[in-house]
Amino acid sequence: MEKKKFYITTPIYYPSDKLHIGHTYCTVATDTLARYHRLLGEDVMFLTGTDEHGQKIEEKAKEAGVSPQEFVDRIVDGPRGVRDLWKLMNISNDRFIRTTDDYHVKSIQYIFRKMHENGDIYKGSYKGKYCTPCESFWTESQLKDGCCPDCGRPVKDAEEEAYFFRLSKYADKIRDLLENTDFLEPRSRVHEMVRNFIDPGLEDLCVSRTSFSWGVPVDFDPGHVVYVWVDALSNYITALGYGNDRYDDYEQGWWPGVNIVGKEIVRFHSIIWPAMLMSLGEPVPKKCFGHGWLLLDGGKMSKSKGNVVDPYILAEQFGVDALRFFLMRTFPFGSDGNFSNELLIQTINTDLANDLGNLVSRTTAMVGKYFGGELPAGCGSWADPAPFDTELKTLASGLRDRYAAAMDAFAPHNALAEVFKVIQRANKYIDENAPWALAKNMEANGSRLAHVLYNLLEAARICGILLTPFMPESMDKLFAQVGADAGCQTWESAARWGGLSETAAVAKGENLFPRVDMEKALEELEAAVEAARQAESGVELEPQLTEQVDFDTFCKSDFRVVKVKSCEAVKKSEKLLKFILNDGTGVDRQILSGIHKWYEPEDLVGKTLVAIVNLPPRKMMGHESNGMLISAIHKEKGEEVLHLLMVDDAIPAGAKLC
Ligand code: ME8
Repeated sequence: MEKKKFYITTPIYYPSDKLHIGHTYCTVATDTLARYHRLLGEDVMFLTGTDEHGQKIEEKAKEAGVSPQEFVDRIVDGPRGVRDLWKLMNISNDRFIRTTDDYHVKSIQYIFRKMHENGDIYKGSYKGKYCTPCESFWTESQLKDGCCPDCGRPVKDAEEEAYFFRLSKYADKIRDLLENTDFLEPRSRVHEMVRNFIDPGLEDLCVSRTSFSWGVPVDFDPGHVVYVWVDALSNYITALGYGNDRYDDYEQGWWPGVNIVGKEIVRFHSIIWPAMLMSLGEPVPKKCFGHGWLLLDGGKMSKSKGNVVDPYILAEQFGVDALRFFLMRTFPFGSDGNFSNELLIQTINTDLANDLGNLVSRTTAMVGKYFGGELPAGCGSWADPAPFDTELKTLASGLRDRYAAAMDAFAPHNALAEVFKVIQRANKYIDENAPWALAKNMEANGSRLAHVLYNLLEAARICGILLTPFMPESMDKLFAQVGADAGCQTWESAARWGGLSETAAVAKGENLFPRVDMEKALEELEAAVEAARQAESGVELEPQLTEQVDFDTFCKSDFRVVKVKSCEAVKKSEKLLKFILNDGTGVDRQILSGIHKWYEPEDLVGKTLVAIVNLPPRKMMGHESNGMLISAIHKEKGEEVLHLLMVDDAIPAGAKLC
């Protein structure tokens, strides 16, 4: 029998900057759903990619002094770029589309032409409010406090000859789709779309631009490029071969699919995208799910706000699976959530180290200690089950269906909550049975002990199967430890208590999820973030000297706090500044310093600095210098940068540094 086809997509990302934890959240969620459907035995196609055209990219490339293509290539394919990130995060996409791929460009021209030929695209002139960062035109009524309703930045008046898509023609059909089907979820998003966009009346949409050139050219009207959203949204079908001969999956019945998107782009996906498909005579997506945002300090992450969280750093410090798990466990998928490092560490410690990790390590250790790593045949059954045996078995055997109901409702956080109820029940079962007490009299209680341990292994195996979409690598390790072979890692066996061989080889392996020391981890994170910031800004630091200086020699240097009484440039010198300083002795001290490149003399008067005062006097350009001002120096993008050491003005002149 042919397997059921399941096609799922993430949004395609703007490679205008490196991706952050918010993007990772969306892709991990989609990957988890894709893996879940593979576990169900379906034939899955999972698409992700990058959305590379538009004015913003054109401008960024110009700033960086490279061509737009070079600019996007670097972020997509370069080190620590988009592809590297998905590889690191164990994202199992089957296809990766770039909107600059030739086959996609060809399809976009075909799609635009087709909608033009059927009369749904016509030429007009556009007057409106344009938000450059979002590449969106808005009507006056859609603006929020006169600014872009999406990003809150100022908009500008814009007018250009342009093509329009007859979005208004599809208003009734879109309303019907939104209100009378379960196409868009969560349901709250339906009300939002209808109230904000359909009720006020859908206007035709401007779908070409002449003000920039980094886009797909309209082939029958050079000078126009296709509006970036028409280009981007179509990726979901061009990646299947619609309008091109690169793939033939569209004809093979992979469409319609499921589009997972962030809440701010639900408008594009639930109104414009279905209308485009209706115009093309193609089926609308099976589902559009609008997830919430990960917030930092209550606001959306963005590079321009400087509050982005780097997924590389988190994955490297805590492990990919722990990060994947945290994202799915903590934030209800349809709502916003507040990200914090503390929350991440708490989740790892509570759920992974304490609950799941302990269940597996305690159980496998006891099988090793009391039975040499292999339980006796027959241990799976027990003639007179205790009430807690039945409770654990019932809870674990019914888990798969409760989990499936949550996953099918796009609520992975609820699916995980169900799994953890079983894990917590199993841990309680250990305490109820006190295996260490049973082990004291193996002759009398050995078979009961074996049965208890078998039940625990079974609970861990079932939970392991259902956690696989969330933490694929760690669950492979779990299966190896509890002795679950491929036959008892399947979806079918997740609902079958007793699937594990009674005499499986059990081995206590490495700790699946080590406990994290909160304080130490936070400090390490801070250092890693700072190192990454420096690497990105091109800061180079001098290597530290390893040659030691003895303490007495060091103590001979006399460092003092000094106040700048006057400062002037030395004539005929580009570098030198002449300082008259109060060093606390009552006699002015003159020091010359080659720092004019970084400081203007008038900016330094009154400042409190540090100088070494017992260097032998030196003549510079005819002036005597009695000491040296202390500065910090580093390189940035190959250029030397100097900062005079300035200290608290409350410190009196002459104070000695020690
Ligand atoms: O929107 N929390 O690309 P994009 C959760 N190219 N999700 C977040 C997030 C956060 N803090 N920040 C971003 C685009 N996202 C278009 C898509 S699809 C045809 C074209 C999500 O790189 C955001 O909600 O700006 C969106 O779904 C995705 O990352 C891509 O954002």
